[in-house]
Amino acid sequence: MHRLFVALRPPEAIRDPLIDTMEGVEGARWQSDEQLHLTLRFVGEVDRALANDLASALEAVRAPRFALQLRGVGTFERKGRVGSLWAGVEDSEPLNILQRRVERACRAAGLEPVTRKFVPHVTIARVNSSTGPISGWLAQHSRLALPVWQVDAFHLYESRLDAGGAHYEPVVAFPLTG
Ligand code: 2AM
Repeated sequence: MHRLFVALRPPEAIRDPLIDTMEGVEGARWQSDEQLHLTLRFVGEVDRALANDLASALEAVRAPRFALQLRGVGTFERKGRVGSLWAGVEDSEPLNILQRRVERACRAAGLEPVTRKFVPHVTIARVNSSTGPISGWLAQHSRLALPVWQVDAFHLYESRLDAGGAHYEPVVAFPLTG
């Protein structure tokens, strides 16, 4: 089985300032450079045949390149408490269009639909009950505004878990069109 998701990979000029935010919360599990991504669609565990069908369906997605800007920070809750810190995304219609086309491709490949609202974000850290206060970090980065990111491809990623944590590997790149 393969644990897959579809995501954008930020270039170095975007990853570097994200990495610069990774301090000031005691005990946070900061994401590594290779882990930084923006998920368009979480797929989960699929067998090889479905993974191949999915790759073919994604191959057929046509969407234009676009400019995206990461802006501000936020949190997601997990089990009733904050579970992650992330950078948000300036509202982007081209991003929403790409996400909808990716979702359609996933359904065409036979995946169950995802109905949860798409909240684009780049996870910066995992936190839990033993992590120190996050309010100072949230205040410090509330006006985060990264350089414009020219998105020219999306990727099928494989997630592998080992003792060191989650490794995210982009396994197929799908270029956006002119
Ligand atoms: P997260 O970073 O906000 O946790 C790989 O695990 C990627 O898929 C991560 O970006 C993760 O989002 C996302 N992800 C994991 N499980 C998910 C789920 N059940 N629904 C939606 N996204 C999920």
